[in-house]
Amino acid sequence: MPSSRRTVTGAAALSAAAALVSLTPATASAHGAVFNPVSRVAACYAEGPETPKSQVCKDLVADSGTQPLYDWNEVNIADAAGRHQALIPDGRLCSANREKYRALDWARTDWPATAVAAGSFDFRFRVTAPHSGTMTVYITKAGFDPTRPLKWSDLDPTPVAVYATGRTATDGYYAFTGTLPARTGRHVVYKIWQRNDSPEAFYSCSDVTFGGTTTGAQAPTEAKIAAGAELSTVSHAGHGGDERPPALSADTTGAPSSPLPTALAGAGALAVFAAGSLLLGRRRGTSAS
Ligand SMILES: [Cu+2]
Repeated sequence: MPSSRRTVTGAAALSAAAALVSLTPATASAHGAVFNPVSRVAACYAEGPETPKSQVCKDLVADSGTQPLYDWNEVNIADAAGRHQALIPDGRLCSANREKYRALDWARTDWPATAVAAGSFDFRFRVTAPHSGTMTVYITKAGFDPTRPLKWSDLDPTPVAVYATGRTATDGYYAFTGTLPARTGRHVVYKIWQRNDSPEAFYSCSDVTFGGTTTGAQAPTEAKIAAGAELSTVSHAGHGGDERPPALSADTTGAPSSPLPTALAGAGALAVFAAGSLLLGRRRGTSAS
């Protein structure tokens, strides 16, 4: 009964994979993104990876495919350890020097932009995996030219917000207030989120316009986030992309460390094995028929 045996093996692998996937908590996806003012990658994801509406998001998908958008909550450097300027060259700030996200570096004036004004601003960061660390938000200096690639020296050294991130987040958001300086026209808000429980850091560019109107800039809805989660490569037990996962460092704050990382690493390996068995089963089935 070779064929029924194949079926049994396949079914066993499937259920094993399903069981392992269900071990992974829904919140084990990677990191998050700035939703107010909405970041470039989040704005294009909100338009829809398969049906981008703005020209710049259409061009992004044409250049880089849809995966960068499904992975809207990534844009990381696994071993940054605070060396942001050493690791990210001028002109690559928005992509964090990640080839996968290169389109985010385009110096264009048609990125969806959020209308802002000088003064108090309520930042919102949709966090899909809270991490202990510090979020530092910068804005470009007066006179910044948005048609030229963003350089480190374009950023005003005084942050517009600094926020200590916790290991939990209320309703999936970090919310904090900053102060925007007086500016005119288009500017870029640059966020660096450095974890302090691992060397990993996350980066983003959000386009804002002073004295303008919000142009097409919308954050993804929760329904949209849920709808695309399956196609994300950073959703489960890892940080995806072409970066190695961050070191799961020992907890230095004295709180009991979670056994979860080890369990997830094991589950990940087993899930890969199970998927491989499934594939093999399918191949055998195909060649036998
Ligand atoms: Cu993460």
